[in-house]
Amino acid sequence: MLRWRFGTHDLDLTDRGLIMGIVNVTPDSFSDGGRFNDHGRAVEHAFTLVAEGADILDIGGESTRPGAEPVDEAEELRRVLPVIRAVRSQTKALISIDTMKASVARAALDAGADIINDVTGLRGDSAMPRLAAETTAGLVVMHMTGTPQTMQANPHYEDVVAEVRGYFERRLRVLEAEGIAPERVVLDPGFGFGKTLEHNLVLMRDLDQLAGMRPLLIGVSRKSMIAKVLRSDAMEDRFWPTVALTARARENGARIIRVHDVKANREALRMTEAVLKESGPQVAI
Ligand code: HH2
Repeated sequence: MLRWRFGTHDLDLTDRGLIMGIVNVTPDSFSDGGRFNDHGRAVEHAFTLVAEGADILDIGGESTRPGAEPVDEAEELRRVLPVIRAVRSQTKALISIDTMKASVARAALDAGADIINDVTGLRGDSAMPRLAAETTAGLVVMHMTGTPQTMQANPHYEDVVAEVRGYFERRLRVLEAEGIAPERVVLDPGFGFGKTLEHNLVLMRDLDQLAGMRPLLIGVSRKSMIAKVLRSDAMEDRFWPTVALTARARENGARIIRVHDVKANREALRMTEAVLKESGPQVAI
């Protein structure tokens, strides 16, 4: 059984995965181009994602794309808090706060967020593990080498899958020693965070080797790895390959899929799960 337990939630992800819809409240997000950077539009976008079937809304006020400028705490809070409050008061969807700062995570939890999604795996801010231990929030622990400013400089691994796996094992041990139950954690290999195209493709191919420890979350939606494979910079060309990767990732063990386009990816997830669940006699073609 693959369960994710946090707060008052006890989610059985064995047969049914979750869709995490992305709500960027940033002027420099690589794929939304800042279209949702005012609060009203971000809230409206969040409701659209819920209507399309998002289980979790991932609200973020600081872009983590390669080379993105860091945002200070006050500005990040100004961006995300009104959106979290509005979404919390009007939907039952789970809310995650996509942040590397403990102060932002704390304010977001106070405003009604359920989950902390920290791309540094709770290593970027020394106050983050303490905050996590003091609360019962769900936690997304991602793998990244370096920081968003430096991570793509010269990524190198002897064996990327083994190294990400080792990192997951170490993080679960360290966090447990800090008072954080592993059952609160989901793990994310961090596609595009300190990885070349080849590293990303190998991680996707061998995802099953990372599954099983804890539920796996993956975020490949509209990422540049797709543009590199298809040799196209057009954002609209990243839609269908994202859907294909959702099906592939679920088949290979992922349970939570972080996407911009909720409806199509949710359908791919449900369809893949229907096939995976069918263990009866083969139907003649
Ligand atoms: N990717 C991005 C941001 N946060 N969180 C997790 N857990 N996993 C990811 O792969 C991940 C993430 C970057 O994607 P996006 O939100 O589309 O870009 P940005 O916020 O930089 O505009």
